[in-house]
Amino acid sequence: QARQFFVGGNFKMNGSKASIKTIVENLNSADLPANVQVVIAPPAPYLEYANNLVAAPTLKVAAQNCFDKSSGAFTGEISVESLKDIGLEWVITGHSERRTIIKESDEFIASKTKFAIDNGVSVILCIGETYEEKQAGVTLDVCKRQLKAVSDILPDWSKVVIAYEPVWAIGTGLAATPQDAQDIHKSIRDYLVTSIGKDQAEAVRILYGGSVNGKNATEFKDKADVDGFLVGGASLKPEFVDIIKSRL
Ligand code: G2H
Repeated sequence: QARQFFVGGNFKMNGSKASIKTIVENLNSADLPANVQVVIAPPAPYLEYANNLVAAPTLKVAAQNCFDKSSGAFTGEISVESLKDIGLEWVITGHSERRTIIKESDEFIASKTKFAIDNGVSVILCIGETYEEKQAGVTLDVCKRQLKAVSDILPDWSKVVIAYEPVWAIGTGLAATPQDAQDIHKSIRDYLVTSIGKDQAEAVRILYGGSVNGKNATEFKDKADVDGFLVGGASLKPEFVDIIKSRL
């Protein structure tokens, strides 16, 4: 069956009210294709501001992180309830920067993924191997381990979008080749058949992330298991629109 093309924009810890206003207004006026789902993730302090600026019908706003409990003494954490309260429907979990820099474990990421889904917020779940893991030939093992932590506790993946982001390709300008992305995405989907079943595995979107830009995005066009992109640096620039339109 056809999986809807999905493009996420992860602003990471970048931007200001002024720059976010420019980006959202650019997207609002860009005549975005009706059949592409677009989700942008500004930093937490700007989430409501960005969401209030959104006018394009296919454009939604995501948080870059959340916690696995709804409220309480958890200083600095982001509540899924608060995200819903300001009108958000999406959150990113497991970004490699949170896995490697903030040292979030597979289990914690799985727990917050489940918590968001159970509370009605859709998740962009990021997975992917480091350069050392790639060199050691354990790419698929790492992806399976990160996915298994989630599938062990989450049976329903209908509100999950997976983003495969090899850490060596993130922000380096060195994107995976379209064929390499296709091969690993296919392997990930084959693995998911065994863990969440054939129907869910075929329905789940698997995005590629890591140095996607306005130029290389079109090269992934004919890759059957690349269902979209999670874009960092280029999502802050006008070329983000070219990525959104790369399947036209
Ligand atoms: C990967 C990606 C967005 P960039 O982290 O999540 O960032 O496109 O800058 O490599």
